[in-house]
Parts: sequence; structure tokens; C-alpha cells
Amino acid sequence: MKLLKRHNYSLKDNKVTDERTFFNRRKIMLGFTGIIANSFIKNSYANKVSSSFYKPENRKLTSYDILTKYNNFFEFGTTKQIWKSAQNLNLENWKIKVEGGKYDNKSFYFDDIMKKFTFEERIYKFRCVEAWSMVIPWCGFQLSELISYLNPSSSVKFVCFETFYQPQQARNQKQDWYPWPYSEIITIDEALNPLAFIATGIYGKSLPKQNGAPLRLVLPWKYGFKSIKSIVKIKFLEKKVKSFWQTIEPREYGFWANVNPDVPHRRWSQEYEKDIGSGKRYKTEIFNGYGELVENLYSNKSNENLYF
Ligand SMILES: Nc1nc2c(c(=O)[nH]1)N[C@H]1C(S)=C(S)[C@@H](COP(=O)(O)O)O[C@H]1N2
Ligand SMILES: [Mo]
Repeated sequence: MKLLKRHNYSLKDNKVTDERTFFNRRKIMLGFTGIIANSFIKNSYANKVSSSFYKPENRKLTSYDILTKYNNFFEFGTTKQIWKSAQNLNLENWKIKVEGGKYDNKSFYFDDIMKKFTFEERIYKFRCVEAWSMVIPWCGFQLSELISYLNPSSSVKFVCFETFYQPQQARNQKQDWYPWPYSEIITIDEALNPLAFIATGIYGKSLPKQNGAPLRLVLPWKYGFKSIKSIVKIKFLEKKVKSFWQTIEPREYGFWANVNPDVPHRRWSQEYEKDIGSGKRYKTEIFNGYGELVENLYSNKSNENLYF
């Protein structure tokens, strides 16, 4: 059994007043393996929280109910209400194929590869390009652990992720003008940044299908569309390739997609965001408030469009 570390990037307990029962417990159930069997593994929750990096003021955790009923998952439809149709996704024998690195061309069963990493909880603010945000208690592990395990060669510059292509299960994939499968791409340095996370759960439970089960990326300093769901493929690349959204509309969905109040979306301002839980309006923060941890990734780049 692995010890659950509570990481620095979490909110302070006293900043979090919603979903009390979840936070007041000293011990939580952290679901990570047994997604299929739907069993949870108990972890002790000993470490104290010391969050010096990120404390969103007056922000409460978004409730489990909202997190699981207000989603973007275009494979299942273009509305926010896809949670029912997402239940069609079959998670049995989920495999992740790797291209490049030490295990080039190898496929891993989700259940097997998960055993190799250190599970923890991280509470991140999540900011969609559509100018709304949520505060989410993720469970999972740091993406850098997975990258080091897969051991890409030093010539690798980018990491590309792909979602399943299952039109029988995900009905919007029958719309063949979309460049399915959904894909995203980040630099290898971004992938190795300690904030970059692979989520396998929320609120101490296995990740619901509508949230991207069994595993998804979480990049809290970037717009939500970069945080690709239900990953089936990881590719190590030397050259940049176009993502799903960049293929559809590069003027609205940039490669960097770093949260930035000063770079408007083509159709709306990014100056403010609406918290989906409370309905309150907040000022958008550069890098979604995580500048201290990520700005070094961009220090030698001057173009402001970079942030979009
Ligand atoms: N495969 C896939 N991943 C995806 C999406 C999607 O449509 N398909 N939507 C993205 C967008 S736009 C957002 S805002 C988040 C939404 O995550 P949530 O539903 O868990 O809040 O997932 C991102 N990852
Ligand atoms: Mo989004």
C-alpha cells in the first residue's frame, strides 16, 4: 500500500469549506486501481498541508455533483450534459500504447502500469477556455513519473496524447468531419513540470467516465482543452504535430493555451471567469495562478501569443 502524500500544490484545508465531510476526514479512500472492479484502496492521510504556492481566495471546492454533471467531452456530444451517454464507454482491459522511448510500440494494461507510481491528491483550479472554472480534488500521480518510467530519448521535444476512437460507444465520433481521435500535445519540459498530473480519480473515488476515465491529463496552468481525457496512446516526438483543436480552429485553440487574462479569445474576453459552483465572477489569473511554478518554462519566449 502506498502512502498518500498531500502535496504543496493543494489548497489549505481552511480555505476549503465545501464538501466538508470529504475534507474533515483524516483518512480518505483513494481510488486508483480497481477502476474496473470498482474497489478502492485505503491510504492514510498523514501529512499536513503546507500550501505556499497557490491559495485561491474565497474559492470553494466544486461539488462532486457539479463536477460529474457539467462536462466537456465532445466524443459524447457537444452539450455539457453528456454524463449519461458517457456511461457507454467500456473501460474493460484498458490499454495505453506507447510510441517512442524505452517501450516503443508496447501496450500497457492500465491496471498494471498504475502500480508503478506514487498516488496523491492535488487540489487544482481548472480553467476552461470558455471562461468558467472549477476547483477539483484530483487523485493520481505526477506525469513526470510516467515519463521517466517510459524513458524517452534526449532528442524528444514533444509528448502527444490521444483519446480512444470508438464510434460505437461515443456517438459524436460518428460525426466524421471532426479530426478524431481527440489529441493534445505539450513540450517535454511542460510534461516534466511538477504541476503536470495524471488523474485517475476525483474526491477519493475512481474517475467517473464523464471526467475521462480511466486516466486523463491535468495541466492546471493551461486552458481545460489541453487536459485530454481517457488516454489510449502516448507518443514521444521530435517534431510538433497539430492537435485535435488546432486542426479544427488554430485561431481559437493555440498550441500553448496558457491561461492569460490579457489575451482574449477571438469571440470573448478572458479577463474574468465564472466559478461554476458558486456562480461568482473572478478575475482570471495569469497561468491560472500557477505562475511561480511554470513561468520558467516560458522565460526565453517573448511573443505574447505564446500565452494563448
Ligand atoms: N478526449 C477529450 N478530452 C477532453 C475534452 C474532450 O472533449 N474530449 N474536453 C476538454 C475540455 S474543453 C475541458 S474544459 C475539459 C473538461 O473536463 P471535465 O468535464 O472533467 O470538467 O476536458 C478536456 N478534455
Ligand atoms: Mo474547455
